[in-house]
Amino acid sequence: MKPSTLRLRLDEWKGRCCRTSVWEGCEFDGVMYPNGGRLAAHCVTLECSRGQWVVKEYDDCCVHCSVYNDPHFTTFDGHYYDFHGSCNYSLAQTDTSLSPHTAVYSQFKPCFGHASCLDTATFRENPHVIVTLEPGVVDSMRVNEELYIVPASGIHVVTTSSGPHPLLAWRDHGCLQILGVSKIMVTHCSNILEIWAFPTHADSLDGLCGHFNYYVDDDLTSRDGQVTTLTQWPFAFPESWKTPVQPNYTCREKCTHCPAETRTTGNHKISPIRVLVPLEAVGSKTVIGAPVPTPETLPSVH
Ligand SMILES: [Ca+2]
Repeated sequence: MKPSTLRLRLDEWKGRCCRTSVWEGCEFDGVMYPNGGRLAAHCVTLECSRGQWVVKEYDDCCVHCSVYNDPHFTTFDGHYYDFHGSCNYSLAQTDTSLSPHTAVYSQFKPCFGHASCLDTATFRENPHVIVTLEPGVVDSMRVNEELYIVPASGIHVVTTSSGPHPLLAWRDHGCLQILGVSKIMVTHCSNILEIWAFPTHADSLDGLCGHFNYYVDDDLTSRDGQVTTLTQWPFAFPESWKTPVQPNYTCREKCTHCPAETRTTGNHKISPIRVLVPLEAVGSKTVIGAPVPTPETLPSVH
C-alpha cells in the first residue's frame, strides 16, 4: 500500500473515531443540568435551552428591597423611608454580626447638597466570594478584586482565574443581574440597587432593607435587635448598620448627635413561612414546582 493511501485511510479512520456527540447542558454551582432542566427555588427560574440558561419567570414568592438615589429605601416588607448617611452600611445580611456569611453592603457619597447617593456596592455571596460593583457600571464587576466582564448577552457562570464561582450574571435592560447560590439576587443599575431574597431567608435577613419576615411593623430593627417605631426619617436605626469598613474616617466614630428612635414594646413576630412549610422543602436548588406559599396565600396576622 502506498504511503499516501495509508495516510488517507488513517485520516478516514481518525475522522470516524474522533467524531463525538456534543452533550449540551448548563452549569451552576458545580451541577450540570440537561437541556430542558430548570434551576428553581431561586428568585428567578432559569431553564437550560441548547446549553444556555434562559429566564423563564421571576418567582412571586421572593421579596425585594430597593435603594435609589438620594437615597430612598423600600424594605423587603414594604416600609418606605429616607436616610442621607454618607458611610458604608449593610443593606441586608444573614445575621446581625459584623462578619455575616452572606450580605449586601453599599457605600454612600454626598450628592445634591444634603443628600447622599449610591456608591460602591458589595455582594458578599459567602466569605470567600466577594463581588464589588462600581456606581454606574453595569457591564462588569470585580470578583475577589479580579475584573470580570459580563458578556453582552446570555447568562453565564461567573468565572475568574481561580475558577467558576457560585454566581450567575447577565445584563438585563441596562442593569446587571447577579444570582447567588445563597438565594440572594442583586440587581445593579445606574442609580438603583435592588436585592431579591427567597423565602428561606425569612426571619434571618436584617439591615437597612429591614427585618424580613412579611411584617412591616418591625422593619426598623437595629443591629442590637431593638425594634423601633416606623418613621420616614430614622437615624439611630441606620447608624446601627454601619459596617466595619469605612473609607471615610469620620464614619468610624459613633454618631453622638443621632436621635434615637422610639423603641416599641413588641418583638419580632414569627414568620408564617416557617409555620406553613418546612424550610427544607424550599431549600433545594433544583426543586421544581415546590409547594411554596405566596404572600397572597399566607394568613393575615394582626
Ligand atoms: Ca419585617
